[in-house]
Amino acid sequence: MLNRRKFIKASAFTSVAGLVSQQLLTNEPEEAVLNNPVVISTWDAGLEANKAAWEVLSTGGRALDAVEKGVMVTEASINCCVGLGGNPDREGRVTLDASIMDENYNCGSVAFLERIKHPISVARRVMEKTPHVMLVGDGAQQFAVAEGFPLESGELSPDAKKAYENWLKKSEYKPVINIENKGHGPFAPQQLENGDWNHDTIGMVAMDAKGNLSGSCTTSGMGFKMRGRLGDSPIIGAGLFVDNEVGACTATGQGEDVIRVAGSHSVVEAMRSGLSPEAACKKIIERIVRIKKEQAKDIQVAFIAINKKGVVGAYALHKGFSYAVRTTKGEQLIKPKHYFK
Ligand code: SD4
Repeated sequence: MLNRRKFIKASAFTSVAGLVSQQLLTNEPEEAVLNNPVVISTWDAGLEANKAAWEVLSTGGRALDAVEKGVMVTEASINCCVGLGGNPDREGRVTLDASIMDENYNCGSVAFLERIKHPISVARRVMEKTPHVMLVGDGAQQFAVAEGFPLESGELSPDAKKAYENWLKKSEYKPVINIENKGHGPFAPQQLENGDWNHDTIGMVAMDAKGNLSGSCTTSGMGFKMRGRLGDSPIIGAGLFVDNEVGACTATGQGEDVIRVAGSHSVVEAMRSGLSPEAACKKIIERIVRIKKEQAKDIQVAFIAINKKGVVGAYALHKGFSYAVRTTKGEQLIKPKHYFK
């Protein structure tokens, strides 16, 4: 019972687990109405994360469990900048932000959290076990430890250490467009040559077999940020928003510019007004362009979204962004449309 206006070509999908190749990288179909369940997530690493989410979704599990399990893969990956392997702040310490939201407007987040491997799971505990939505810093860490999360060493990963030492030479905060897909930044050229690309954020939204939506977002934030800086990822409505009546959205890129337009919430509201997920993402990207004017050329922001029919879509400011889709048809890495040509 396919319910779609425009088919995604079957050839664009693959069922070969673990295969990440150029063949998978396709342009976004204008509109893809997919059967549920479906999961989408940001950047190339989304393919691996989606596999774990799919294990939950394909066996009738809840979208909330899928989006937690999915991004945990990325948080745990040693080749990845999302969790404790990420770039530190300018004082040399890795501080993590994460948020999660279910189909009943329940949400939880942690921010400025240190030495905990799975901030997304702590965010879920905040949601499920406290009367609060958000815990930050020492309080978030205390809560995590009380909940049984091990306190990790706080050592930088070898790549992050190298990147930090290089950064210290100039001590200049200058985010690089699409750095999320390029490892520890311009500081790890050998990684780029090897194609061993990483990123510092993963956002994921999913619809389960019952048609319920949930989302998650987890990050080490912008590398070499000021100490105490939070991005959009832990802020409900900015880095993530889920409205089970309408759709769900998550963001990646320059968090400050996602926050100022309440990005993910704005995308969901645009879908509520009748726009497709792609058109809704585009509308809010264009709003950022209007606000930032010339400066929009120097930042990357991207949104991915899903609506209540299972239609997925995305839009980015600049090229270079990718997102991963997983459905009953297989997996796909998509390059969505972008504002600057
Ligand atoms: C932040 N939005 O901390 C995050 C960074 C990001 O891919 O998405 N990088 O601002």
